Order: sequence, then structure tokens, then C-alpha cells
Amino acid sequence: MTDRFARLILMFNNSLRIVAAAGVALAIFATAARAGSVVYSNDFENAPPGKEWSADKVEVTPKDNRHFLGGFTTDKLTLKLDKLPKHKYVRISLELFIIATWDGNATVSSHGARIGPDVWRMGIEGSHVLLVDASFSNMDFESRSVSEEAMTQSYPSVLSGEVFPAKTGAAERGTLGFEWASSDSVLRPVDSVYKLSFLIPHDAAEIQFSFQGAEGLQPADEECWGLDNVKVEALDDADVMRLDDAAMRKLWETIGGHDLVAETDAFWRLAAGGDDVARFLRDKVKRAGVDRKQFGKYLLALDGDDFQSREKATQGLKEMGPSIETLLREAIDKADSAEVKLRLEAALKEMDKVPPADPEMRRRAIGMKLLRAIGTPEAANVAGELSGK
Ligand SMILES: [Ca+2]
Ligand SMILES: [Ca+2]
Repeated sequence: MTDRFARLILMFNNSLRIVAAAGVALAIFATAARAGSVVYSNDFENAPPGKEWSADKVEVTPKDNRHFLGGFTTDKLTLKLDKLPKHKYVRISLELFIIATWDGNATVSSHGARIGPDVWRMGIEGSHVLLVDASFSNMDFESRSVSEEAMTQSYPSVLSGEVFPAKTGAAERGTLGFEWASSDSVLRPVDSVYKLSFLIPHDAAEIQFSFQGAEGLQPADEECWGLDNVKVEALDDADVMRLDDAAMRKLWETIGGHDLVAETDAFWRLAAGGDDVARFLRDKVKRAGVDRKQFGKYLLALDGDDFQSREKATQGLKEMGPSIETLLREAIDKADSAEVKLRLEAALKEMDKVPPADPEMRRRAIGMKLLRAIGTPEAANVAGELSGK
């Protein structure tokens, strides 16, 4: 947190027992009547985490004694499940506890100390697409020691670097009993709970999820996270509603709408739709007007003898903007030289840092990310076509 002298005070209050709001869970994925098979579930109240988890640390919330797996900071936690029954999809649902003074999009404090961005990631081993890669902030109040940036986060957007108010998309705010006294000595609740659920095309007998806090998390300030109510289901075609054209259209309209949580849900529902969705996106995502000749020139210059020209070409690529993203990724895969690869990656990173402000370009960026998340050869074809190939 920005104020070095601020203390996190953990309040333990048994007398306030708040009944967990039932039915808050979002109806995220439409499933047919037949229930899928739950292959793992744990609320950590009675059953300790088993060897499927890489860590077995369980803590209790100050309010309501809720047991959860955690708290972790920058440690990488994994959940490995094997001998799954025959399936076509896996769905993982969980609650993410964001605890203490997470600083969201802030980078440095007024004293110049690194305090963020406070990022949390979730992914599947062997997959290049992260299910969550976002910053989180618990600073949903004004205080002299909290900067404006620290009051913003990128969650729930699927694009990193976006700016939304602290705790956007949280299912619970300040319900766990963690409190923080800022320099004005006012105690404020600093916790939030996010309900996450992802449907993933998957058919192997084994799956491993990874969860990790990153970047600016400050363990000394108790900034940590935990998981609760983790459930994994192995599903078949019959459990998952196939997206017809009307359904795809409706979901695509949600992208770029006013409801950010709905947007992210729509993204992952579409991502599970595979080639049908890839083909659907071919006519929906705006085609980029990419100057391929110029791109090719810069690419060549990156490998040149002259340092200045290499610098200029890198800058030129950055200035071509997000429409060259697919070409950049392709070039990174093909690059033989380590320096060229590094320079291309730097250009790509620059684009990720500042998502497009223009609504149509933002929608395009999400569409392109969607194609990467689908990850099939057909999706790669469509991504190539949309990149002026
Ligand atoms: Ca629990
Ligand atoms: Ca921090």
C-alpha cells in the first residue's frame, strides 16, 4: 500500500454472521438438463486439500470463519486431476478471495516504491491462453494515501491494461472481515470475492490448473489471495449447449457492451465454441488495414547490422498498432535470432499495455484474442485472414 505506516488490521468478529447470499452465482454457462459429472469439489470446511493441490495451507476468514485455501502471494499453486472419465469439456468453478490492500493498476507509490500492478493469473498447464490475467484492487474508497491508479483494476476485462473501478465484477465486497487502517486511521474493509467459471474444450485424462499472484504483490503488507468452493466437472457434448448462429450473435453483441462481467462470460462461452465460432468471427471482426510491405521492411531491418536501424524498426513496429498483432506473433514463432525475437516481443508487449480506446478496435482486439483462445488451425486461418494476409 502507498502508506508505509498504514497497518492492516485483521478483525475477528464472530458475532456478525452474515448469511452468504445464495443465488448470487451468475448463470454463466447454459447447460442441458443432464448434469455433468463432478470430478472434484472442495469447500475446505471439513475436508483438507489433498495431494491434488501443490500446497495444503488453509486459513479462516476473520468474519464468519470461512475456510479457504490460502493465503498465497506470489507462490504458484497447482491443482492436478487425473483419471478423468471420458469427456469433451471441463468446467472449473471457484471463488477467488482477494485479500488486503491490493493496488490494482498502480505501479509505484508516492515514495517511488514498487507497489503494483497487483496481478493474478490462472491457466491450464500446456495451454498458452490464460483464463485470468488481470489486476485487482480493493481500494474502492478515497483516502489520502491511496492514489487514483490504485483505485482501478483491469478485471473483469480479458484485455490487460484496461481501467475499471476497484472491485468491479466482485460477487462480494468487504464480507470476509479483513480491514485496513489508512493514514486517516479509518478502518475500511479490504477484501473481495470473485466467482469464476470457465468451460474448456478438453479430452485428455489429466488436467492441471495453475494459479498465481504476480508483479506488485507485497507480502509484507499481507496482500494475498485464496481459493474457495472449487469445483471441476467433466462434461460431454450432451451437457453443453451447442451455440447456434443466433446464440453466437447474441454473445458477440455482449462484447463491447455495458456489462463487463457479461462480456467476459460471453468471451469464454464463445471460446468454448471452437471452429463454429472461428468461422462466425470471420465476418464479424473488422479486417485490419495492415501495410504488409512496411511490416516486412521493418522485420528485415530488425536483423540488420546497424543498431540505429534496428532501434528505428522496433519503434516503427510499435507504432503500427494492434492490427499487426497476429503478424507479430507469427514472426516471433519464426524468428531465428534471439535479438529479433526480443525486439518483436517488446513490440507485442507495448500493444498489450495499452488496449485500444476506440470501441471498434477494442472489439477487434477481443475478437483476435478469442481466435487465439480457440486455438484450432481454423481459428489461426481466420486470424491470418483478418490480419490482411
Ligand atoms: Ca470454504
Ligand atoms: Ca501491491
